[in-house]
Amino acid sequence: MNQLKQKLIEAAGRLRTVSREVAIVPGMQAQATSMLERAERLEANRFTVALFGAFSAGKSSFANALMGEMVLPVSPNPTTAAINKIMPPTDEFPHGTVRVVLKTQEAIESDVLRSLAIFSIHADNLASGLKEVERIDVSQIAPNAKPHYTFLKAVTKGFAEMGGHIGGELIVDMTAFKGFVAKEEKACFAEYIELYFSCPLTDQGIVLVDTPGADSINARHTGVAFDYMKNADVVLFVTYYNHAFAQADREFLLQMGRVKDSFEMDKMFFLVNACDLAASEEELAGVLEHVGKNLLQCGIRHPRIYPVSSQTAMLARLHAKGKLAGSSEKVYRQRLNLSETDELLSAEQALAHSGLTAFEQDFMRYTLGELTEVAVTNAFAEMKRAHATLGEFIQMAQADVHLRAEKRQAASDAKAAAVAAIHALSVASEERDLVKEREELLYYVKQRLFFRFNELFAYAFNPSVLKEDGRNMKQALQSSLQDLLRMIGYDLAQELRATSLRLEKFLNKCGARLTAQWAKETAEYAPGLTLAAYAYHQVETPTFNEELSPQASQSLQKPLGLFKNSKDFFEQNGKTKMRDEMEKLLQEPVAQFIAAGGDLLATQIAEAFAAVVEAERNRVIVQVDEYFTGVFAALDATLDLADLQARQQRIGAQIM
Ligand SMILES: Nc1nc2c(ncn2[C@@H]2O[C@H](COP(=O)(O)OP(=O)(O)OP(=O)(O)O)[C@@H](O)[C@H]2O)c(=O)[nH]1
Ligand SMILES: [Mg+2]
Repeated sequence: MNQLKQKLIEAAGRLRTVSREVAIVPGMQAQATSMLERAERLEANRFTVALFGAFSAGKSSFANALMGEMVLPVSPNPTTAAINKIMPPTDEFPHGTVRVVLKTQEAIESDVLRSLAIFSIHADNLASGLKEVERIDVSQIAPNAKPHYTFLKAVTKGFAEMGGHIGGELIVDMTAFKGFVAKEEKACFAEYIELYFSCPLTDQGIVLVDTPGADSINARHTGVAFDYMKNADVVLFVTYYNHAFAQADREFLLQMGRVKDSFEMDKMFFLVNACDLAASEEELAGVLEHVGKNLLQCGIRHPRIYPVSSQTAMLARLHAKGKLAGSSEKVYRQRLNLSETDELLSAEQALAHSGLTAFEQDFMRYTLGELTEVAVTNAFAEMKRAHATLGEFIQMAQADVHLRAEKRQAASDAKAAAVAAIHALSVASEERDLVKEREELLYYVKQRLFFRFNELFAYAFNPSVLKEDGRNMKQALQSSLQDLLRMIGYDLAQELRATSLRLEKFLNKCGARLTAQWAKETAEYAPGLTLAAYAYHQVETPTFNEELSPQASQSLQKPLGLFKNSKDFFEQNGKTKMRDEMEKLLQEPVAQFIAAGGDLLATQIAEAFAAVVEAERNRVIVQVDEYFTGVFAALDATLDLADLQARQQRIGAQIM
C-alpha cells in the first residue's frame, strides 16, 4: 500500500527537476510552470473513497476494519447521521483534530421547510417552521416520510445548543467527535465532519468518507450523495448479510447503474458484510448470487462482489497489534472455529479468513494502483514532451548560418499563420452536437420513467398501506398519491443528474476533438510542436427541482376517486384502471418537469462549453507563442548550445 504515495512523490520529484532544467530556456516557461503545478498536484494527491449502503449495513464497521481502529461509532440502531471524512493530518489539523463544518442558515432553513412540506405544513422561516413540528400527527406518518420527521425532531432538540454556531465551524476532539457523528440532534446541523487521523490508509493520501444510511441520505441529501458518487475515486457499497435489498438500496444502485459508463474506470466495489453469519458455504454462495442478480436488475453488470466480516477483520487487526482483550478473544476464536485450547491463527491468516485481504488486494491493485499509474504516466508524458522540445531547439541552433536566416523568415510567417488558423476554426458543429445529444438524452428520460411507472405505482399503492382496518382510507390514498409523486420527482431528478454527467462527458469529447483539430492545424506550421494533452473539464451538477408541479397532484384527484374498496382495487381491475388513468394524466406534467430541467442543462452546458473553448484555445495559442519564442532564440544563435545539451541529457536521465 505504501508504494502508491511513494510513486507519486517520486514522479513529482522528477517533474520538479525537469521543470528546473527547462525554466531558463527561452520558449519553455509555460512547460516549466505546468510541470511544477503537476508536481504539486501529485504531492497533495488525495484519493477519495466513499462508503454507501442502507442503515446498519456495517459501513462504519467496515471503515473501522480498513483503518484497523475503532474510530467510528457503531451500533445496531441508525447511527451515522452526518457525512464524515477521515482525512490525512496536516500541519494545521494534526492527528486527532475534528473539524465540524456547519450548514449555513439558508441551508438549514430550506432543509426544514422542505421536510415540513412533506407533512403539508408551510412555514415562512426557520423559527416559525420549528414551532410547527409539534403539529405533525405521529400516527399518520408514511414510511417514506419518517426520515423527515426524525430530522425535524432533531433540529428542534438541538437548536438551543447548536443554533448559535450555524454557518460557522467548530474544532473539537475525538471524544466530542463520536457525539457529533452519531447524535442526530447535533449531526443535523453539520454539513460534514472531518476527522484528521493518521493510519495506514490516510498515510497513503486516502480520504475515507462514511455516509449516513442510504435511506436518510436518499430522503434528504440526494444531491450530496450524487456528488460523492460522481467525484469519489472509489465507491464502496455495503450490504448486510441477511438483509434484503431495501428500496433505498435499489434507488442508489439504479443511479449507479445509470452513470457507471460515464466513468473512465469501474470504481465500484460491493461488500456483503457480516458473512460470519453464514451457516454454510452453500448459503453464502446463494446470498452472493442474490446480490449479483439485484445488481444486474439495476443495470450493473460484472460487479466485483466481496464477502467480508468487518468484525472478524477488526479483531484480526487488534490481534496483530496485540490488543486482543479476553472477551473479544472469545468471539475471535468462535469466528475462526477454534476451541479455547487450540492455537490461534496468525493475524494474517485471520484477516484472509475475514475476506478483507482479498478485497484490499483488488482494491489497491485495480483502482488506486491504476489511478496512480495514470497520474505517473501523464507526468512522464509531460517530461518527454519537454525533452523533445528542447531537442528540437538544439537541432535548429546547430544548423548552418544561412539555413538559419532562411528559416527565421519562414518561422515568422508560420507563427502568424498558425495563430490565424487556430482562431479560424469553427466550433459550430460541436455546439450543434451538444444540443442534439441533450435532446436525445432527455427524450429517453421520459421513456424510462413511464417504463418504470408500473413499479412505482405498485410501490406507492400497496396492500399494506391501503388496508381496510379502520384507518382513514381517504388519507391513506392521499398519502399513496403523494408518495407516487415524490418517487416520480425523485426518479426524474436522479435521471437529470445522470444526464448532466453524460453531457459533461460528451462536452469533453467535443473539447478533445477541437484540441485534436487545433493540433492538426498547428502541425502544418510548427511540425516540431507537440501540444499538451487535453485536460478534462468538470461541470458542476445543477440543483434540480425534485417536485412535480402542484397541478399534477390536483389533476390526479379524479382517478384517485376511482378507488372503491381494497378488494376491487387489488383483486379486480380497480388498480389497473386507476394506474392507466394516472399514467395518461401525468404525461404533460412529466414532460414539463423534464423540459424545465432541460433548460437548466442547456444554459449550463452551453456556458461550460464556451468556457472550455476559450480556455483551450488560449492554452493552444500560448503554446504556439512559446514554441516560436524558442525557435527564434535557436535560429538567432542566442542559446548556449553546450549548456542546453547538458540539460537535455540530464532530463533524459529523469525519464528513463
Ligand atoms: N455479525 C456481524 N455483525 C456486524 C458486522 N459488521 C457490523 N455488524 C453489526 O451491524 C450493526 C451495524 O453496524 P454499523 O457499522 O453501525 O452500520 P452502518 O452501516 O454504519 O449503520 P448507519 O451508520 O446506521 O447507517 C452493528 O450492530 C454491528 O455490530 C460483522 O461483520 N458481523
Ligand atoms: Mg455508520
